[in-house]
Amino acid sequence: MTLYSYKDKILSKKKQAVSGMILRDRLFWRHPLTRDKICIMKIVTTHKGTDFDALASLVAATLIYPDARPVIPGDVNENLKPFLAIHKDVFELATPNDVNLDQVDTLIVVDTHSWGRLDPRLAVLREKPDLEVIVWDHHVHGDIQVTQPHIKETGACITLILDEIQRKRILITPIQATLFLIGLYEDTGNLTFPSTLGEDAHAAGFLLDRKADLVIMASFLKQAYARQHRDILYDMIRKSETIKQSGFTVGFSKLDLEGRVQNLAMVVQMYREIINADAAFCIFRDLVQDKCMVIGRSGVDEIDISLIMRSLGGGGHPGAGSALIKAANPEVIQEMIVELISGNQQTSVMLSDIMSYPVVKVHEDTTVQEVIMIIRELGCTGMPVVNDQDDLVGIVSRRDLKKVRQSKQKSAPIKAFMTRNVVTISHERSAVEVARLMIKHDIGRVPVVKEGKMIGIVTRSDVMMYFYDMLPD
Ligand SMILES: [Mn+2]
Repeated sequence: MTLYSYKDKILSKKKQAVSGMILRDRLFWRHPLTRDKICIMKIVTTHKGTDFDALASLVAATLIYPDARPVIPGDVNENLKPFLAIHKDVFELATPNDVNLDQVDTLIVVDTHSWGRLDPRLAVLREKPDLEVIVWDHHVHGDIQVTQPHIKETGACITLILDEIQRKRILITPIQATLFLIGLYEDTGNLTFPSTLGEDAHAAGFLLDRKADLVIMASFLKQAYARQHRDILYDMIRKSETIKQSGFTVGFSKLDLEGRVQNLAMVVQMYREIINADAAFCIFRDLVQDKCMVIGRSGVDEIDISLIMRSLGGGGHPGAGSALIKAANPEVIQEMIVELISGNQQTSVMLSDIMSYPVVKVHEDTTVQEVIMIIRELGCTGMPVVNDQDDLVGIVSRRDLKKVRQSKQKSAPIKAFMTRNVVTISHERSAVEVARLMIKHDIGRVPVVKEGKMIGIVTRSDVMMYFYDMLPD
């Protein structure tokens, strides 16, 4: 038995006496001499404004590098504070002041690899010529010179490290698993953000197997709303203006805001819900740094936030996004957004783009037998029925034809079996609206009408092709 592991055992025994629960959770292996500044050689750290993914990655990295000391930046995310208040001791986190940086020969950085995002007290390491730098990051860009990069664009950084932990068959405790899952869920929006990969979901499965506690997770993920957010939200609503643009209500709010505020996007989402607008944009101006942060949220697919934000130099998803604009006037930004929304209208997908035409239809006097044959031949699941004037009088589906039992019914006209109250949609409506109709009425095809005449038909598969972005060019 080496001296270290013996001391470690004594240490554990002491802890066991203090708290049986913590020991059952088997704390991190800890170098007994790391308390002494002189012996520290490896440190692991993460970005300022530390969020759950960053903390999870920091803690997880100490499992891969047991001799590295976790150093947490002085500035952590607001919603991490209640968690740290309870778990700080369990994770044995050090601050940059606890470490003699002259002694550090290996720097492990997780969830970032930019010097500007590290605690400024660690900047002295930048000058060390033979510093070994190991990086675990899911952001592609960074300016830290890396000797050992582990960089891949996963939904959360913790996913990358968990992959290594699983590969090395390192055991993790339920407390660790819970922290890792909070980080994973926060960075992937509960696995819903488009950046989420299969690997992220696999990692979530692994953590649940390792007894990650979902109740604890939910209680910490909810606490993002702080007093500061309430004040900003109040200000936003007070300064809100709503305009009508292309048939949609769009809310705008322009605020002066200095410094960085966490989770502003959440406040913008609440703002949109409260003012009950189809879309909402908040423009936060930082007068000191002369820049504007624009955050947008949309609840209608005609207003595509990612398109608008990309035009402003930012990015996002159809429902949510942001852009950072230097030296701009909020009034001008608002005008640009209004213009982009009216432009969006013309480029958004119309029903006529996704519908099928010409429409295969049958006359109301066609016999049931013939209709069955046509449907079988075309491999479709139903079709519209018209009269002599080519007016839509009904629709027939395989479901209707199942009602035909006796063979003599097969010579009857189809109008006896068709569904008469046909749900139709105007050609000016959107794909989302036709999808809503299909769900509401449980129907698989909706004729598209223009000036009373049927010009096409939209089927479930047309809608699916649209939503999965598989429309042919
Ligand atoms: Mn992250």
